[in-house]
Amino acid sequence: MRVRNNVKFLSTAEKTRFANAVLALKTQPSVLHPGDANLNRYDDYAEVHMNAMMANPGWAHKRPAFFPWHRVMLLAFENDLVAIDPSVTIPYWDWPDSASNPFTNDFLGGNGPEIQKECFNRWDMIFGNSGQPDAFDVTMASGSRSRIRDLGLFDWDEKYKVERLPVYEERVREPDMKAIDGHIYLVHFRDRDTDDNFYTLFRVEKLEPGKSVDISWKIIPAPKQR
Ligand SMILES: [Cu+2]
Repeated sequence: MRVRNNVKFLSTAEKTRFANAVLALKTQPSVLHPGDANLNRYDDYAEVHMNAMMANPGWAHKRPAFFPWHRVMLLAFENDLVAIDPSVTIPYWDWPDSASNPFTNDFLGGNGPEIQKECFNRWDMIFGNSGQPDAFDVTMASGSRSRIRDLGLFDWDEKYKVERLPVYEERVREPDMKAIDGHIYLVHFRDRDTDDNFYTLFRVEKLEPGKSVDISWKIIPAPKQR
């Protein structure tokens, strides 16, 4: 029988075994994207979770499916860890108890400013993860209210019009945007959780369809109301 322990009662050896099993999962090939060397089995879980969360409506969160859906998700994840190390289970985090904290330096890592810098770049964008090939997505997490617009085919030194692009008030998944060589795009980045709110411009410098995209980009002042 598997026992899931409170994270505050894990021994150093148990923490190490859990971390090693997760790291081992990150070396296993992706099942969702067989043959893709850039993705691993751990990424599969991140992708499944993100898709469930970002679906419109996001039925896996704030809805009746929340508990059963996450139980199944965690069991599948745990089964993969157990296959690597049968002594490992997913510990639980007794959230109201400050002594029960998985985000410590001797376990999953702290949450200080240095870590936040590494995990969140203030501006993120996904490429190649949507229904249509070679598309950008600017909706990242539940706090995202970002918008994106294709301004057309321009060089940086040409004249193009940058107008205001109001962000969403509510949680809406911004439709994906096709990447086209030489086009300049306007992004109004807004994250309600971090309170970031700014405009960026980026240009598709080189698109290799189905493979990769090179962009150049800059943060710009918010366009004036006209
Ligand atoms: Cu979730």
